Amino acid sequence: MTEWFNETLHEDYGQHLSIDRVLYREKTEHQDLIIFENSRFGRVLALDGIVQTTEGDEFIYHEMLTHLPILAHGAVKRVLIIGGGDGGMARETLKHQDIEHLTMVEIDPAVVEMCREHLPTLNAGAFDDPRFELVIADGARFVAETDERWDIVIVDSTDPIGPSEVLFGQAFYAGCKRCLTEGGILVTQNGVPFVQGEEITSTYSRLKPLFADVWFYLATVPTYQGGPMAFGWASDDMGLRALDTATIANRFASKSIATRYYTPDVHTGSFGLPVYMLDMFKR
Ligand code: AG3
Repeated sequence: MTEWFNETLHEDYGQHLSIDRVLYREKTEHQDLIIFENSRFGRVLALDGIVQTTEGDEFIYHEMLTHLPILAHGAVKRVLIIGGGDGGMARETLKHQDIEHLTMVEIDPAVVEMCREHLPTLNAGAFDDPRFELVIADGARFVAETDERWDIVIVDSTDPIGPSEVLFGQAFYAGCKRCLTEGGILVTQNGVPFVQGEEITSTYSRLKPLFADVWFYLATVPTYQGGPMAFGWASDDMGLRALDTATIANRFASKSIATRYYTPDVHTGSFGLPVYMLDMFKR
């Protein structure tokens, strides 16, 4: 008899993945954590009944939230990740040899420990890189209080239910802004707009008063069901989003970074949004 993981994100719509083997299951201090094996996607991490990442398709999400802002900025030395406990975001960030320091602020130490053990290809050594610093703390508090500054802030959150709800609020976004150096960029996990449109509308209205340029970009991640996922983009430098493909391609080529999703064409093209999404924040 096959055991199934039935995602509980939506009341009226969902995906299910066969659980071929459970590697770990625990109610942590913060959330319900399971890591299991699925024949199609490999190892899967789910928190509170929602798929967070799978070995099969994680590269799409992690590449798009790192290389895009880092290459658009062009001179990144310091990166801050809020969340990101599985380590995929740290791995992609540290592929940039000119990045000197990465701070990852994760609320749940169990996610970091269990992913290190059962999903080792996610961090792929990043957790042991001398440039990597782990802070176990509440991200919302951290951005409000720290005196440090970063060139890029990446919000790798769960959905706005449970521990991550505050990571979609205006106070948190203002905290992110205060953590950025001049010309810095904030990028966020912003849900799947076709089925989570409210996240686009509310994030835009909260970011717009804080930054000169607020926009979204897209990538399709199969296990984030319902269409392409949106990533939020906020910066005071209007020019960074408008850089042409040739400029990005030059920067990318100079770094010899291997990717499986990201290309300079994908980079510039991902800012093109469909009408149904524009209707959610532009009117
Ligand atoms: N965090 C984003 C998970 C979002 C899933 N939600 C959804 N399908 N709407 C992933 C953490 C990976 N580092």
